[in-house]
Amino acid sequence: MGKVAEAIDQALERILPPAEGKEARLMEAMRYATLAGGKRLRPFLVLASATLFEVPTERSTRVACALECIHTYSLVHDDLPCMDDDDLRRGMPTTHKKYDEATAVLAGDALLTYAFEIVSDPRTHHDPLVRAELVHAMAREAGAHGMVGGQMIDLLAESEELDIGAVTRLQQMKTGALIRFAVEAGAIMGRATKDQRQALQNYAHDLGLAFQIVDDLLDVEGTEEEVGKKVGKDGDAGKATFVSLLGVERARTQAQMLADQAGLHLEMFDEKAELLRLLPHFVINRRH
Ligand code: GRG
Repeated sequence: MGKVAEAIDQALERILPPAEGKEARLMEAMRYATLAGGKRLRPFLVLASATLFEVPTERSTRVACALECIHTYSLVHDDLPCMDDDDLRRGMPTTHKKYDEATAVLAGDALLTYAFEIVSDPRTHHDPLVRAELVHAMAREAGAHGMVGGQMIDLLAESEELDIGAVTRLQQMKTGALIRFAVEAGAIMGRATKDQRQALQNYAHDLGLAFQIVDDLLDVEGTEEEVGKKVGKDGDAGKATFVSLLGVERARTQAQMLADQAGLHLEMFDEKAELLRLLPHFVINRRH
């Protein structure tokens, strides 16, 4: 995982070069937010799913970078005073703290649109139909019925009581949607069969939930130093989470079960799926 993260860091550095001229500050803020570290989980998933279908790495790396741009935009906007109002992200001052609110809003906007510019570029795939399918899936998962919709429900959750079904749906949108796209991207580029796509969707479903349960556990059990952001926020806001609804022990057992189950969906793939099989265990044992 470390090697992939390094390769992605280098690719992001190339794809987001410093700019000159009046807009240089915007590019600087985009680079600050994106190059500040991060586990690069979603890019890893794009590369690992593309490997199943022997998609050339130059192509999958472009989609991986685009997706990391969208993920980074979501973090920049989520940290703004009008949302989570956070000062720390990935162990560093959040983008609006380092620059200012307007610059952070614009950097997020520009990262989101840049993702579509990257994916729709012929260097991502020679076939325009494949590029159109990638753009469509990315928009669907990032938008109102995916991540942004999940964020809306999450904001409303502070004043509503959600049960486990509602929390699961919310998290499948807010966090699960980009994870779903990451895994689907390889299948689209590799022109996977219907059965292969279904298997990968099932994998992404279980992995996404396991990831979110661990995120909730880290909010309760982790330290600010480990996690690189403020902890204990969900409890303070009185938000229903997997941990508040299930308790720490059941939440941990559930994450373990989902991680085991995620790997089982990949039976139809040979040893090329090894990275995907290993990932759920990395995800549930992470400390940040
Ligand atoms: C503001 C449009 C908009 C959406 C925000 C994803 C999201 C929706 C907000 C992020 C807040 C949050 C803590 C969500 C929980 C799970 C999550 C996405 C954590 C951050 O992802 P990691 O752990 O982060 O992969 P790194 O820093 O490693 O990239």
